[in-house]
Amino acid sequence: MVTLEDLNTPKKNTWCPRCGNFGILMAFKKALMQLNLERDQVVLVSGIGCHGKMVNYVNVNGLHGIHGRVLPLATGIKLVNPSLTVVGFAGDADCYDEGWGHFSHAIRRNIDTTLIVHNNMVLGLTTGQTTATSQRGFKTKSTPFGSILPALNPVAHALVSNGTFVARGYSGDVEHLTSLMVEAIKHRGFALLDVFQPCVTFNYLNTYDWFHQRVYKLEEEEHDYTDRQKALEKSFEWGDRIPIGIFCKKEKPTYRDNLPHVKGMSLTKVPITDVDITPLLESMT
Ligand SMILES: Cc1ncc(C[n+]2csc(CCOP(=O)(O)OP(=O)(O)O)c2C)c(N)n1
Ligand code: SF4
Ligand SMILES: [Mg+2]
Repeated sequence: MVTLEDLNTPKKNTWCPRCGNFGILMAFKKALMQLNLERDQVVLVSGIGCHGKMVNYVNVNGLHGIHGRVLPLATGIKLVNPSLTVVGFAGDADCYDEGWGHFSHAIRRNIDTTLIVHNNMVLGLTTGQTTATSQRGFKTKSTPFGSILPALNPVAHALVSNGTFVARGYSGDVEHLTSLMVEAIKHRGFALLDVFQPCVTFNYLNTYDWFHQRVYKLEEEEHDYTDRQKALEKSFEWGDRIPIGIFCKKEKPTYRDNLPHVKGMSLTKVPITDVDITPLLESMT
């Protein structure tokens, strides 16, 4: 069984002290231990940003991709290696700004992968600019007079895109976040886990105190996660009370289930050395 020591890496951690990313890192390692997954069964993909260093700090297979492209990379890896557990770590700018086009389609395809978004509502690595999830009025280097746009609601978008697992966590509650990660990874299909992650250096608004005063757990209010309509209603709750937990969970056929000729087959094991594509190319000329 994998231990915490097995999952540690010798890389020097360069996150700011108290960064919300530490909670996500710890929760993820605990989730891997609880799931009893072997290290070689797991592949992580990350984008560019402070969150992207996740692949450096967990001792499993990892691909540090490019900004905005976590989902295409995770999709490709899972399609050719269906036996692997594929987890993507994206930033809010990474996924909800530059990579936004991939988001709805990944949900629609229902490829059996997990996406964990470090939603700090700011561009961290580039030293503090407004993102799609920044609050209206948020003042940063890119919006010195305050953002004039309403914040995008990723949970609501995932729900209306027919997401089969839609959840939100908070990195200040590692135990709860661990349980959400376990459920997300176990889910057969695409799982979105949006995580409130305080950026203690550049987000002066959405701080640990701010979240502590507001977040509450859906399961404590007997939310029925099979009721998508109710989940959508809950996803718009924002203000004095903000819900975390599983909004919606439903089994549906995955992308591969719709491709019976490759179902269960690892495309990496299909011999291709004898394949002659000349006739195919000639048919196109
Ligand atoms: C294709 C591309 N576009 C833009 C950038 C510049 N860039 C680097 S990190 C970053 C955003 C980081 O913000 P976020 O995704 O929210 O991650 P965080 O640092 O907050 O974890 C950007 C725009 C880049 N490296 N590559
Ligand atoms: S800039 Fe923000 S997100 Fe990046 S490491 Fe520092 S606290 Fe964390
Ligand atoms: Mg960010």
